[in-house]
Amino acid sequence: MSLSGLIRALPKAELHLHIEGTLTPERMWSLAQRHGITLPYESVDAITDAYQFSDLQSFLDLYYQGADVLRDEQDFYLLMQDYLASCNAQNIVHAEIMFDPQTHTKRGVGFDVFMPGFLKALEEAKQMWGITSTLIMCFLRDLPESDAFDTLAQAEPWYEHITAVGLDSAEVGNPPEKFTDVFAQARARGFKCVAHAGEEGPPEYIVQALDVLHVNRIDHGVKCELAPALMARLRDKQIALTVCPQSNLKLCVIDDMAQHNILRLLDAGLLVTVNADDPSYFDGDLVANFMALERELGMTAAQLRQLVINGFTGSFLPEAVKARHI
Ligand code: ES4
Ligand code: ZN
Repeated sequence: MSLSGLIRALPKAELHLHIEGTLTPERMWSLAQRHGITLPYESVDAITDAYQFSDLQSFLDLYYQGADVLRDEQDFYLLMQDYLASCNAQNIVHAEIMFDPQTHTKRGVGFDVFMPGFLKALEEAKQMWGITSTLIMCFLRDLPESDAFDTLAQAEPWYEHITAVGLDSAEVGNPPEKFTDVFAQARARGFKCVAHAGEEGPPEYIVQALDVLHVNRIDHGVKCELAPALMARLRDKQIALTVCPQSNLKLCVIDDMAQHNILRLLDAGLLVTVNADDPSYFDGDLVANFMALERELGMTAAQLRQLVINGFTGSFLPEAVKARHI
């Protein structure tokens, strides 16, 4: 089988995926019409054309604006359903899906609106396609820690449906240590922890995420290559990095995919995984990310297989279930 055939055929896990980042221009358009919202775009194509970013912040501005069309339970149901249908098409059999409550609660849209919509679509995908999933509730790091505490409290009726807490949004200037206390409380309540670190920010933020937030894995983490001692630690402890190549390219973390360090990190023995991040904004789902590694970096079949295995190893699935996938 060709490598691209193998990329499609292998059952895969996705560990770094923002559900709000799966909102397609078509769905944004239809939801805007449904709610009588006037978008600052003339057409679906104009939405896609606007997705040119110079850094993380320039993306976040459009991403938060786009999420404004998500108003009622049905919107969140359709959003999740679209993503899970794409999982089925890509042979993604397990997804650990991030959501940003504060993006919605600050607009007056509460947990009782988005959670039922998400859970209905997740349950249907489990029944129809056997897709398993976990939810990761992310705190917006550009907001104060007190807002994250409020969010953790508001989520209480839904704890049984949430596996982990995470940290996302504008990284530089908002170091992990800003969220020390809320992560401690989340851990005490039984949540696993993840954090975006070393996407645009320095390797020290990755060290803080490990030492201060006690995260189980690092989202992105590509800047670890600047700190050899940290790289050795990530390798020795087999801490998963959820790397998003196409995201790094679109947000100018790298100038050219040929420069991406993902295969160097993999060959150095780190537990690297491949993920889409925000597929609708970054012009690429999980399969497209793997295809880019084949096309631009000459990924081999052995490297592909290792990356796919790492997706399950780095997941929050129970060990016995992981073993069935590996
Ligand atoms: C994000 Cl790529 C990225 N980085 C940080 N926060 C985010 N939220 C959604 N996508
Ligand atoms: Zn992300």
